[in-house]
Amino acid sequence: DKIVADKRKEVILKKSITPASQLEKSVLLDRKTVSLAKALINSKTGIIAEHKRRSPSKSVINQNLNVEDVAKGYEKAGVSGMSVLTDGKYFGGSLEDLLFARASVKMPILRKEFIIDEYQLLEAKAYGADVILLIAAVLERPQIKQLSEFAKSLYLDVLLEVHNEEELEKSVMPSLDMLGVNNRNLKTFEVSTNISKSLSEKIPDEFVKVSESGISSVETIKDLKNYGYKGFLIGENFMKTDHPGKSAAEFIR
Ligand code: IGP
Repeated sequence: DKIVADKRKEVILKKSITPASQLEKSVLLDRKTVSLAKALINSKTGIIAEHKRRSPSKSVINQNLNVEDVAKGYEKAGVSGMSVLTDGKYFGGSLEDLLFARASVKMPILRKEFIIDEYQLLEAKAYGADVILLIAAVLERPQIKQLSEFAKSLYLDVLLEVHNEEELEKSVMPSLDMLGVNNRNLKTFEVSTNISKSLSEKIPDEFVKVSESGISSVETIKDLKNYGYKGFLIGENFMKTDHPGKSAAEFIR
């Protein structure tokens, strides 16, 4: 809740400095995006590898790496896509990270952010993202509809994240591409892939299923595949090593 309150302030300030009309001039706005949903459907491994310097639950994960090297390492490993945290205050990320990742790789890139305003979707596209995340825990259904439809108008894929049945039921709509189950409870920081397993049968078949957070073994991925999951979002397990790309490659071998 604190994060979202801070984010609202941030967006108001940013709009006053760089109006949406300015973002619309970005040369990256006309770009053809690449679909993560399609990449996951066609992939054997389905790994979405994240760039994450720190987090509220773990504080520092890795501050010594260069986002371009991380992005190239992940792509070389053969992951299906990459996620880039752009929140500065809590995760140590930035839109520059997104831009440098975009300049380094061709694979689909997710802007990992607390999205509450259409302005952030324009930013996502203007800085090179192909995919955006919407978090059901901080949005009402009408906002989810408005934001996801605006994202689709920009040819961005939409990943909607839930943590329980209630959030899932309020969120299902045709403007979403992927449904992500966050194994981490954002209030208690507790992690369990059981939540992915129990929610899997409630996710309608037309959505690509993604399991997020706390995944640290190939066995877990194999297990989750049996529940219909096609995407696996992994951050810390790769980022805590000196060579995230090499760690990802070991998962894919
Ligand atoms: C990655 P992990 O446990 O592998 O580092 O988790 C990703 O799922 C996590 O960073 C995440 C997240 C979020 C971060 C999932 N949903 C929402 C910020 C906001």
